[in-house]
Amino acid sequence: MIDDALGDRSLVVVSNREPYVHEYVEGEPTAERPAGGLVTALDGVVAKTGGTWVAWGSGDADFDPAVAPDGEVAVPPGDSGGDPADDDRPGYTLSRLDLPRRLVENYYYGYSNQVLWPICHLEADPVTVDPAFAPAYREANRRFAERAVAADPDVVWFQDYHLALAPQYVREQRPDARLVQFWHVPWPTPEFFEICPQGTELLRGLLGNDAIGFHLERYAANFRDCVARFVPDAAVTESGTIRYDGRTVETYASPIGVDTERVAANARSDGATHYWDRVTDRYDLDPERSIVLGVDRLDYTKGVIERLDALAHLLETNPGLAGEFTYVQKGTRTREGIPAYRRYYDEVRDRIADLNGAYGTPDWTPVVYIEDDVDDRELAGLYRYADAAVVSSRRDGMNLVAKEFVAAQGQPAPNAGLAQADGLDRSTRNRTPGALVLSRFVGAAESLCPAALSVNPYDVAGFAETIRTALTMDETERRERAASMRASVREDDIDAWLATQTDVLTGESRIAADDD
Ligand code: GDG
Repeated sequence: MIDDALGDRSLVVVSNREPYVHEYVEGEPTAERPAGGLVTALDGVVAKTGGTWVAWGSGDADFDPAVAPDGEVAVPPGDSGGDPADDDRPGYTLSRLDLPRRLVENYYYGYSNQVLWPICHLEADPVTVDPAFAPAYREANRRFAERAVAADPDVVWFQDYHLALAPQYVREQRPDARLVQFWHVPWPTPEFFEICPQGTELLRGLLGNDAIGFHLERYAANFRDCVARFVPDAAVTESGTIRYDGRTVETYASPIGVDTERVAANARSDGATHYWDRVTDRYDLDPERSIVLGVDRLDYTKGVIERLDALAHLLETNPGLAGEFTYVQKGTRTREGIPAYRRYYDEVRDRIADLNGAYGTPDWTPVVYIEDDVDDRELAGLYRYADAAVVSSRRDGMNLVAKEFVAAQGQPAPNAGLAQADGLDRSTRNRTPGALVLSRFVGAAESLCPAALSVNPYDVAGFAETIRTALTMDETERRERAASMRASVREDDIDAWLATQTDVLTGESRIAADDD
């Protein structure tokens, strides 16, 4: 338990996104929990420690000064994640930063998402280096750091790529504090990282930490290679630690996972079944047809266009599959302040319209596109009732959708009352768990393949053939592959990840420095 391990040391979590959506009720700010597995898990951790969470006040939403006040909000224990019966948790303080619009545009939509995000995902084309971006990134990181220092922390836990400079800024003021960062996206090779004009500055910023975590050892190794190449006064030791500025910095690999019980419970919930019923009615889905599912933030790294191309190729080369399945794409709009993302939405819509126009028939629409907001239970309904899922990221740090699909599958048949109410025989659906088609370029492939069917999303013919394999796989093979994937998702679940983070945050895992 992190609270026991920390003792009386105070924990401060710093992330770009806040864990709560806030509303004003009679002039008073109230906390309301948004959907999302990771924030829920972190929220539970901070609630146990009674610490502070520093975050930008308006998250990923379009900036709205009216709902983005600056300052502290007390998050009472009752609003926090974890077991509601656990009533001795102290709750925590949410310290919200109201960043000016100009800063948000240049730091968040600019440097974070048009420089760092594409570079970490090995995408050179979308990299846009506007001269205003880097100064804004420095300023925003300073503001996050100042807030963290103001909370008088013993331990600071930074999340992700928006905050590469903040650790150094905190270190300058609190040389005694333990600083740890988890990097949720891949880390590129030195050859690719070199594109970044501020590369060395970013590395020095991150080396302000005592430990830096990645999903995979491969990403950690790339990070160390970048340090060795671009920070001349740092030394990477044979044991994988880094000597820098008179300190030892650890790098570690820790694959993030999902709360398998929570996802499975959501999948079994009435909310999941009712939502699936609504989707079935609204899109006139035939229960005899297989359902293939995609769930993505609409981000070019997720490979949605490549997937639609593969589906078109599949239908072109396998006319016998026409009418045999429906592909359901759930798309969530994201980063709408960036023109490349707006163009991506249009491209996805156009491709879907083209595909349906080319291959659809009066009684069959090959692709159903859902852009509505759905909560976690509704999403679990899509996972549960799909016969196969496709995750085809061009690059992805881990990819939680793949793991959530595995955790939601193989539920008992839904209750017979519902099936009888509208004449659909759902009892025949999902008695066997579904197949997963998974890009080899996502972190999750390391543990889920070969039980998941591995694809190269750039290889349109191979990708199409793999979707065909998933659609035609016999029951025994589906069961065997699903059992293997489920075991792996359970082993690397969110609790395992949090246990590793707890060890690192408290210094338990510290690697003996070999000071060579
Ligand atoms: C970054 C890294 C890494 C999606 N649509 C809806 C919805 N979601 C939820 C999913 C899942 C999450 O969003 C997406 O997580 P991913 O891991 O797939 O991708 P990123 O957002 O890019 O996350 C990634 C992750 O950080 C954690 O370290 O795995 O590689 O890029 O949880 O369920 N949730 C709801 N409605 C939706 O329509 N409720």
